Amino acid sequence: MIDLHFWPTPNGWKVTIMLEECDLAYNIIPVDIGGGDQFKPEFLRISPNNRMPAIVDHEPLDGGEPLAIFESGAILEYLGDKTGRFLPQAPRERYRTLQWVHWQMANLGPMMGNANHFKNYGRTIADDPKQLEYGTKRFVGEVDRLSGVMDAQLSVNEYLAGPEYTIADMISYPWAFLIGPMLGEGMWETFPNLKRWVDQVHARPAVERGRRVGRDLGRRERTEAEEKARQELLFNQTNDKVRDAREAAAKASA
Ligand SMILES: N[C@@H](CCC(=O)N[C@@H](CS)C(=O)NCC(=O)O)C(=O)O
Repeated sequence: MIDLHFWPTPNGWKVTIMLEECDLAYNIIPVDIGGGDQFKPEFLRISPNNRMPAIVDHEPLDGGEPLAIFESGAILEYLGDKTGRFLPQAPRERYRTLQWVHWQMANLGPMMGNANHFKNYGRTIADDPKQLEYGTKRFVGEVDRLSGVMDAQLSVNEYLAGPEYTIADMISYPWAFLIGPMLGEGMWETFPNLKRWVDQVHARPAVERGRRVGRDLGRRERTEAEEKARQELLFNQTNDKVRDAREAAAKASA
């Protein structure tokens, strides 16, 4: 059995989609990132960067002790190796896939996260809306550029890494389908190959199931005070928070 430490966000859905595609048994352990679960000592032992998703595989690939993994790219690569599915083993095809996995982790995910922050959340935090202008321009511009990169790749390949559906598609899709709301739905005309691929991945039953996991977890209405506390927790993280968490963990294990 695999424990999945999860909250319903694009990074979380990458893993539920892969688990559903591979028909693996898993157990959801909610990590309420707005309520601070990511700083709990027991979670930090699994995921020291205080981010979900993370997994603990109780029947790991090497047959040894339970294995904990954080970072969605590493988790999908591990599950690909464990099942022999969606990550080719032949070196040429494997690296053709992994380069797009790393591309997503270093580009599409962080740029979309920052674009969303400046465009949507920043407004409620910044004292002066002018503070948001440069960040919005920079990150929304990057999302536009990255959409073009995907569109070009998908104009000559059915899927991101070539002719086959792989973990590169599963890791990119949960962010890519949000490009419409971010850049404006009209932009699909500029990126028709990207739109064709988004629709194709979207139509897979396992993708639909993966996106439904934990849907109710994030749906609870928050009071104004709860929303303020959530933003303070998520958008104001410095080493102070990491140090506090480390001290709490040391106390808990003393
Ligand atoms: N590169 C990481 C990113 C994970 C990530 O940013 N997770 C967010 C939710 S989408 C999180 O756990 N945030 C908690 C926090 O900011 O404290 C991955 O792909 O696993």
